[in-house]
Amino acid sequence: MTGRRADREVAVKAKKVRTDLAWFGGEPAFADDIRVGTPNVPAKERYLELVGEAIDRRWLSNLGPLVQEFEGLTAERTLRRHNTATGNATAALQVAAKACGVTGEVIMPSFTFAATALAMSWIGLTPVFCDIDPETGTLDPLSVAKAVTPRTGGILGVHLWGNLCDLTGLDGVARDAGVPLLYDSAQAFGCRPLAPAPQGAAEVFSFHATKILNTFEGGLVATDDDEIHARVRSMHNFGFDDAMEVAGPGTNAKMSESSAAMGIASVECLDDTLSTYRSLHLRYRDGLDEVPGVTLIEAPAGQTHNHQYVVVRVDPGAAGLDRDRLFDILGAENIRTKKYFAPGCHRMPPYRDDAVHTPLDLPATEELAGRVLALPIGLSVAPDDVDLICDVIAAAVRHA
Ligand code: T4K
Repeated sequence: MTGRRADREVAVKAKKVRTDLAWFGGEPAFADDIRVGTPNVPAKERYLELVGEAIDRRWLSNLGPLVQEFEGLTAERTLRRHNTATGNATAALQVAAKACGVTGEVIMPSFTFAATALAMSWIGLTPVFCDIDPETGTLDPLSVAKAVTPRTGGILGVHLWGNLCDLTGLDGVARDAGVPLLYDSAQAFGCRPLAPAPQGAAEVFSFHATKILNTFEGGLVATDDDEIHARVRSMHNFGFDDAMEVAGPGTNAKMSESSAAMGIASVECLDDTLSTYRSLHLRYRDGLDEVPGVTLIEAPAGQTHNHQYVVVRVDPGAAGLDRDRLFDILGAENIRTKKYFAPGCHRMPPYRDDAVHTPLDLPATEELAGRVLALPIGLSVAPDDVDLICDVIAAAVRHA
C-alpha cells in the first residue's frame, strides 16, 4: 500500500464513509456547488498589475505588447515555431482552416465539443463525421481513411480531453488523400508527444475561462509553416499586411491586452497548476479504484498531459446504474458534472436532420457518448473534495 493511499484510508475512516445520499433524502455532500469548469485564477495580483499597465499605456488591443509577450511565452508550451493569439478558439479554427486552404468536406470526429463542427460549417465547409478510438476518444485513422472521397478538402483531428490523436496514423491518411491535416487542440495545452511526431499543418488551442489556462476568452493558432503563419497573421487581423493595407480576406480574431494579461499571469505559474491537476487526478484514481463499473479514463502513454478533465466511464452492467442516473445523483449532492461530450455532433441540430450526417454508423462514438461523465477538477477543488466526491460515487453504486 502506498503512503498516500494509507493516508487516504485514515482520512476516510476519520470522516465517516457516506451511507446516505441527498437523492434519497439525505443532506447534500456539498453546501455550495462544486463544478466542472470553475475558472482558475492562479495569479490575480499579477493580472491586475499587468492590466493596470495596459490601461496606463492606453494600448488595449491590436497586437499590443502584452499579446506579443503572451505569444512568446506560449511557444515554450506549444513547441511550435509560430503562435498567434486569438479572441477564442472557434475563430482560431476558422482562421486556421482558411489559412491552410481547407475546402469542401472536412473529416472530423463527431465526439467533440460542438464548436469543432460549427466553426467549420460557419465558413461554408461541410463536416463529415468519423468514429473514434474507444479508449482515447480520438479520431480513428481507419475510419477517416474509409471516409476520404474526391470531395475531401481537409482532416481535423481533436486531441480530446488532452489525449493526443494517433499523429502518425492521421498524417499518413492526410498525405495519401493529399489534403491538409489540422488539429483542434482546444483541450490540449501542455499536451505534447514525448518523441518527435508529425503534428499537422496547424493546430488551435483554447484559453476559454473553463480551460486549464484561461484568458477569460482566448485561443491560439500554432504552426511550424512560415507561409501558413503569414496567412494566419493577416487573416486574424482584417487581412492586413505589414504595411497595414488590406491585402486579402480576413476577419477580426485578435486577442485583447486584457486577455493577454491574464494569459501571462497564468502561464508564469503553469507548472504549479499542472502539478495540482496531476495530483488531483491521482487522488481520483485512488478514490475510484475499487468502485465497480466506474472507470477513470487514463492518459495515453507517450505524451505529456494536462489532466484538465477527469472523465469516468460508467458501465451500467457492473455499476448497477447508468451515467445519466449518476449525473442526477451527483447533482443532488451539488456536484455539477458535465456529460463531455454527449450527444455526438451528428445527433445535434443542424446536423441530425441532414442526410449527409445521419444516419451514421459510429458505434464507438455512441457508446462513449452514453457513458462518460466529467468530474470537478481545478485550482478551486481541494484534495478533500475529491475524496468526498469519490465517496458519493461509491455510495451511489452501493445503493444501486
Ligand atoms: N474545440 C473544442 C474541442 C473545445 O472543447 C472547445 C471549447 C472549442 C473548440 C471552442 O473553444 P472556444 O471558442 O470556447 O475558445 C465549455 C466552454 O465554454 C468551451 O470553451 C469548452 N470547449 C467546453 C468543453 O466547455 P460548456 O457548454 O460546457 O460551458 P458551460 O457554460 O456549461 O460551462 C462549463 C462549466 O464551467 C459549468 O459547470 C459552469 C462553469 N463555469 C463556466 C464559466 C464560463 C464557471 O464556473 N465559470 C465561468 O466563468 O462549454
